[in-house]
Amino acid sequence: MRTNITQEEIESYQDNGFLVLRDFLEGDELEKMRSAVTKSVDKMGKSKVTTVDGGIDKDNIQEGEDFYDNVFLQRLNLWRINAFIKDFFTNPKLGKMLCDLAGVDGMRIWHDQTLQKRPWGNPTGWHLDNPYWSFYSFNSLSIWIALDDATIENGCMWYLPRTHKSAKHETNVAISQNVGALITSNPEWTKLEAVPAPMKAGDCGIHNGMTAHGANANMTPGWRRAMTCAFMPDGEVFNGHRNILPKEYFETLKEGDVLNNDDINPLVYERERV
Ligand SMILES: O=C(O)CCC(=O)C(=O)O
Ligand SMILES: [Fe+2]
Repeated sequence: MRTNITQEEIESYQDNGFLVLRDFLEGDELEKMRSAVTKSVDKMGKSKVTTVDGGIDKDNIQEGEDFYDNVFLQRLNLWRINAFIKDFFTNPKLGKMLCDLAGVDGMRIWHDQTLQKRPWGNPTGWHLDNPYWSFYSFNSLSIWIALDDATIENGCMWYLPRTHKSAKHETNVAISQNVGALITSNPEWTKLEAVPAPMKAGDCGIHNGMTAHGANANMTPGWRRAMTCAFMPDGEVFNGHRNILPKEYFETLKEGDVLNNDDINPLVYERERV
């Protein structure tokens, strides 16, 4: 993976709240990532998420029938059942790049997820990510790797530049049929111009967990597949929401506890303290 970024790219990420990196995957990484994702999705069947011990959560399934199911096929925490994906997202080179972008001293995996828009799949309504998670931060981020060319036609990502600077955790919305609900609840963003981010397979986008983003419907007969991973700065604290935390772990937590369990949220990179 190509993790050498320039000071200009760091500044652009911090100013806009997102950054696109061309040719992020190198050599045979695209083929390997596609194959790792396909194998993991096949293994999981209809189950949406893996368990801490590397099994499959049979109580959390996606049937593919309602509106949300047709926004994307969604499978989470593949790193627990696939060594290539685990090695990829826990690579310290990646961790360091993400720390440099976010301006923090350490990063942990929050969760990975493959998001695959089916042929003719529904749009992804505008939303923020971090308010869904079990910690509130202005420095979390996600990497979104295109496994197929992502185009205007098949539902590439769109970002609303600089919204991470004024976004509030309280005014987020669920991803629903109402594509613009986030803008209705943040009327100060009404006049902003969204930026589409078409990508070649192997390119990636990185966005702050407080940057507004969404995607159009897939108007093509082909799939638009992505592999993504969300990262939590080291030292963040529990906000009371379970989100994807395993039930047993969730029940041990109280608000304000540091989320530093290495089995659940592996530490990817930590700057040396001097
Ligand atoms: O793939 C999509 O359509 C949406 C992706 C997204 O919301 C994310 O990666 O946070
Ligand atoms: Fe998102």
